[in-house]
This record gives sequence, structure tokens and C-alpha cells, in this order.
Amino acid sequence: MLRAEVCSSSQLSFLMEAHDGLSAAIAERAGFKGLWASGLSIACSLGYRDANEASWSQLADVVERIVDSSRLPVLVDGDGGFGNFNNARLLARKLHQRGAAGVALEDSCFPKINSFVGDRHPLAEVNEFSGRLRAVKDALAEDFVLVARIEALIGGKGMDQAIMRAHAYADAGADAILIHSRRNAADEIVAFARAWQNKLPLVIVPTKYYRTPASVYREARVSTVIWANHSMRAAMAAMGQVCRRIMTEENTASIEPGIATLDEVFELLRYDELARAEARYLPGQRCGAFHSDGGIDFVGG
Ligand code: SPV
Ligand code: MG
Repeated sequence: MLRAEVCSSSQLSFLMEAHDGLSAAIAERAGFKGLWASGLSIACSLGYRDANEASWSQLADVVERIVDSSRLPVLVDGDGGFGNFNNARLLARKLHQRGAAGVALEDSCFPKINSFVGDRHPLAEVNEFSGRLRAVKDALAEDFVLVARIEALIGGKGMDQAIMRAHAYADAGADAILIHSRRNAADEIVAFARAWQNKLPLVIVPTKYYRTPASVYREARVSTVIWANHSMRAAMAAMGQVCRRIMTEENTASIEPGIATLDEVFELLRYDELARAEARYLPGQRCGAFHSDGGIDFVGG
């Protein structure tokens, strides 16, 4: 399923960021067909910086919640693999065990720093990173998708270096190439796509060049667009606004119309299923809040 989403250049696909079970469920409800378990957004939701402060096992735990919370395939942002080839294949195996459909590995050095922070983005040596890719490919079944992410443009190393790396990573067994750019326009990405000529499907992350219409990506035969951090940033803005209002007003009356109702919370997380399960497995002892028809009483809801 993820292979179809990420690895097909015939149609542009979109992956929506998720950083926990709730954001995964919301993205599925909105109609997305695949999820991006974003390193930045997961780190942020845990209160960490996107600098490998969260451990691989913390990432795997969050990925499990994301996987369990929707039926969508999940491509996990594996950063650089948390070390060398051995750490990378261990990470990939663990993500596979938790139900992820694929992993994206970037050619950064441990510890990484988010691509949009500062100017120091040392690149891994090509052969060493290719070894990480090969180790992941050898460790996992064919259906687990491996995306090789190139940070050469982020690191200011130029287009030739980016293309050279893309060829090396394709030879190492990557299923798709993610080319990242921090420019405000998509020119670099389009130039890369032209030079790459679709040797492998192309994945992009238009966080900074967000004004570019999707038609440009279709024309460039990009395979997949990742909306990498927008649920996290939306939540951050909304939570900040609500906290400030409640702090000032010492009352929640003015914010109620603008926030999710409790009924919406219960509906999204399928409390109705719990009510049906109680009726089936706990007959006669059911919690009074649930009805057998799936309805739920919430006092004051
Ligand atoms: C992420 O979502 O963590 C990414 C994409 O790696 S970016 O933050 O744009 O580097
Ligand atoms: Mg990341």
C-alpha cells in the first residue's frame, strides 16, 4: 500500500504528518491515504528538539500509537538511522515490528539537527551511508519501503553532489529518493527532478516552498509530497491561543465554540465500539454512560 503511494510516479500522492494517535486519526478522517511519522513533530510533541534527543525506542513507541490509530500505511522519519548500519537496520526492524510500512533514512551524521536549523549540516560519507541503506534492505522483506533522503542541498553541497548521491543510493537499493530543500521556491527541486529523470520515484517536502501549486510537482513527475509538520504546528498555535484566552478570561465560555466538543472526541476515538464490546463481553455490568445502540451519555456534553 505504501509502495503504491510512495513508489508510483504515475500519480502524485500525499502523506500527512502524524505525531501521535490523535493526529493520525484526524489525518485519516480528512481523507489522506498515507502518513508521515515526522521526527520533528514527534520530538516536539514529546518536548524534545529535533536533534536525536528522543531515542529510537521512544520513536518506535510513538510509531506504534500512530499505526494503531488509523488503517493507513505509515512512512517513518528514521533520521539517519540513529548511528551506523547496525543501528539503522535495528531501527528498521523495530519499526517494521510495530507495523510501519517504510522508513526514510537521511544522509546526515549522528546526532542530526533539523534541516531548517542553522547552517551546520555535515553529510555522511556516501559509501558509509550506502552501507546503512544496504543493511536495511538486507534486514527486511521486500514490501518494507526504504526511502533514501538526500541532504546535499540543505548542506550547501550543490546539485551535482545531490544527483551523484541519488545514483549511489539507488544502486544501494533504495525504493525512492527524497530530495530536501530549504529554499522558499521550488526551483531546486524542479531542477533536481529534471536531472534525475525519474530513475526512482521522487519524494519532496515543501515546508519552505509552500506557495508552489501541486500542478508544478505533477509536471515534474514527483511521486509523493509530504506535508511534514502542519498538524503539529496547527495544534501548537491553537493550544497557545486557548491557553492565553483561558488565562486572561478565567473562564472557558468564549473558547467553547472554537474547540472540539467532547462528543467529537468520543466519536473520533470510537467510544461507540467500546459500548458495543461492553454489551457483548460484560453483559449486565455495563457502565451507565453507554447505550447498546452505540450512543453515549456525557454529562453536560
Ligand atoms: C520531519 O518532519 O521531521 C522532517 C522534515 O524530517 S523537515 O522537518 O522538513 O526536515
Ligand atoms: Mg525529520
